[in-house]
Amino acid sequence: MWTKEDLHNLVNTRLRDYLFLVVSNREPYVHNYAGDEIECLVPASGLTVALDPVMRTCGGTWVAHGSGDADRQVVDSQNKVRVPPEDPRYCLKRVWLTREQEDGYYYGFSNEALWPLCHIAYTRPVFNESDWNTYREVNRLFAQTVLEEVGDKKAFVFIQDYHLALLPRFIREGHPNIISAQFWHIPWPNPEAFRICPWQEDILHGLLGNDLLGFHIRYHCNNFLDTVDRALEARVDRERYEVTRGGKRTAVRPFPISVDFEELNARAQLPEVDIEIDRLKDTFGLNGEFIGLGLDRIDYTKGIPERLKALDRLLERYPTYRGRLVFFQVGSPSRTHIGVYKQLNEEVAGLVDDINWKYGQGKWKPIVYLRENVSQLALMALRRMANFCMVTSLHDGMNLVAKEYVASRFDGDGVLILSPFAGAGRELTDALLVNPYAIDHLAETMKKALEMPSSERHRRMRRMREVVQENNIYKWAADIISELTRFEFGD
Ligand code: GDG
Repeated sequence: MWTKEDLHNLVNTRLRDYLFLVVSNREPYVHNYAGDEIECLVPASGLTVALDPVMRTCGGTWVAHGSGDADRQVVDSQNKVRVPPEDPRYCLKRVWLTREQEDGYYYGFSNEALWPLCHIAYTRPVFNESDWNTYREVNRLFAQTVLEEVGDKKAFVFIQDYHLALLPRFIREGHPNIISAQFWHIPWPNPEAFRICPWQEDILHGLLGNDLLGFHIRYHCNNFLDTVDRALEARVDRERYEVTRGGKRTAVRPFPISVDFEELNARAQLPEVDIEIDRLKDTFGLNGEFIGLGLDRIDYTKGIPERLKALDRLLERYPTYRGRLVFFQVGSPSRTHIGVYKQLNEEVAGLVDDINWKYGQGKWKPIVYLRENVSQLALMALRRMANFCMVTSLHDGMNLVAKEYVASRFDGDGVLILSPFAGAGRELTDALLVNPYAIDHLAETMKKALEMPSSERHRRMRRMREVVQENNIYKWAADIISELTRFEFGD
């Protein structure tokens, strides 16, 4: 079992002579003004949640876009600030973008083109040439920042996600000896889906500037190799999972991301969580009802309307649950400048309204919708309270919410309803796996979760906890670092 200490030792022995840099779009800590004060927030993002414990252990520098309105106030002359604020362990170096750059690179090409291209959720990608040009410009800007930071030292650079597909090539052009790995946090679709991107060759060429490229599951690795095979002149070795192009090799590997199991398990048992549970019960007038939980960024890939429609179907078919079940939907707003996200927000709010109106009796309403970035403490309390948690992604790289629920259930109770279209569905086979497009089936699965005997709930949860405990975030990081350092040692 990998622990924090093991990872620390691995980093100290293997990366000793190297700078270690993480590069991502989203920063792990955002400084915002709250009146005259400056507050530091942790954004709702799977990527930063997963990497922060790794960086706390490894030290090093994290390069990211400074997006908070008070971010410039707290950095030094090199745009750096030590984080986490309460116990500084590593350095956050901020990259500044203009509004236009953020619009074209982040909202435009990353989230209106690449995100829908890689998620098969039937939202059509928008390919806009000026967004693409801005995406290239911003990837260059990140590359300059990395190259300045590295200078002539030896460095491992660990790049995150689809916002920075061109970065590894730019880095390699500027400093051929940097060893780089990239982790693609979202699915990689099949070549038929990917080929509609007018710049597919540039993106693949960019990504093949890495020594190592990681996906959550083998299926995404296979899709990537197939895409390269169809689109580029390159040698694809399917036995060794490698691509060679221009004499340079890129290894392609699955690394299923995870959570800090021990930390969540310990935090779940803190007395303040019990106090928070009481506070929530009080605030929402709960009185022994069954509790269901959904917790997502509001994104069309997460299957939020499908889940609410299934709840509607459940209450319609089984009136016995009226008055006896409260479903908490936590939805942190995300990418709200984009049209399809605006529509989704309206659709979700509309469904909540309709369902609450249809079934509400006296003080009881079936859905509590918290459309906000909820505190870690409240999230933990909700996970502890929930008889079942629903992860109904239409398509998802991994989905950390599923693993967080499992890691928080130290009591061994609770049922996870999970989509097979999330990467987590491959590992957590003791969840109730259900196709979220099949609303009736989803409703029946909710009933099954509510009526599952305690012995079965505990048996399933125990097995899922073993899986998450063993395949924790430190193993994910250690596997990538071990693989990455092979490029130096040549094993
Ligand atoms: C991408 C991939 C992959 C949610 N609401 C609040 C809040 N959250 C936290 C959750 C969880 C994280 O945000 C969401 O992580 P997911 O993994 O579910 O999804 P994405 O953000 O889409 O992440 C995904 C991930 O990258 C990692 O590789 O698993 O497939 O899409 O940690 O708990 N946190 C707070 N308040 C909220 O209201 N504090």
